[in-house]
Amino acid sequence: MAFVGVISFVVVLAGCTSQVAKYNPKESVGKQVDYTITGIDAGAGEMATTQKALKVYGLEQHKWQLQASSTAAMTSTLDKKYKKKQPIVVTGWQPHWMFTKYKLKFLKDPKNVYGSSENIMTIARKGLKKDKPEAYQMLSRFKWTPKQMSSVMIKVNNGMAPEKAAKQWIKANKKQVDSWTKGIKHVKNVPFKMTYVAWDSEIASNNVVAQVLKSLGYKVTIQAMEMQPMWASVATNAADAMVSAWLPNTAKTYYEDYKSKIDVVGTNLKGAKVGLAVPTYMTTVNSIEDLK
Ligand code: PBE
Repeated sequence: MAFVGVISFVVVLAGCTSQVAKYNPKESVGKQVDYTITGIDAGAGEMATTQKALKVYGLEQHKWQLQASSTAAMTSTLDKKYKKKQPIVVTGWQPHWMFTKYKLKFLKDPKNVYGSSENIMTIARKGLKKDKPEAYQMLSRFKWTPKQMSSVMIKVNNGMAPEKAAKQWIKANKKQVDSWTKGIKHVKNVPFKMTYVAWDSEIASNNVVAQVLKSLGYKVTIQAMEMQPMWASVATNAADAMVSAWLPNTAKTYYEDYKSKIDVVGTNLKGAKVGLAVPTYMTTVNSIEDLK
């Protein structure tokens, strides 16, 4: 008897938590997700943009909040919810394997808080062009597509070491990679330091660029840190370059702060995107306005 009592108690508790229920198109989405957007590292540009979106769309007054964690924690929560068709709202971006592995949609952003499209820019420290012209030249030629970046990310997500995934991609895209290094003089063990944030997209790009610079004779280190120190490291000459500047919107505040102290080398990827995303089974949620 006592045993049965415990079981029914547990069942009643589970029934009280909206989190365990499948997405219900007839119930308010806010209620179903405890008015919480599942975010990533607090320093990410997208987190600041999302705070702004909560204000602009009047969601703050409606109890909505943004939960900071990490890319890994966000994608693991998304995975669990997705498998059970439960509701979730995440800070998404593309290129990212989450859009390959799951059926997700960006929420429409009629007030254009996230901007329509982003480019990823390569930024060097001032003086790099003069000090390490070979590396600078290669960096100025480094360009790839969202699809190519995704293909490296997917391998890493499937468990391959980032360095190995980068090497495989380089091998499979020899012609393109050759065009980045063609005619550039090789150096001998010249140190080269890049800084990045360990977002999945940037793990992919930094490992590819590191391998290519190594092939030119550089002794490359890639160091992961938060977003503010990444920008500061290049602005203060502590790092040589970074390939992780999402602009014009996501990294705008850092760009504005540091633009006089950095060298904008060029665009390495066009057509990236940032915004709130939900699984497509959340049929009644299509715009940020629908979260109210
Ligand atoms: N991201 C990925 C970054 C830029 C790259 C969208 C998570 C951000 O600053 O939000």
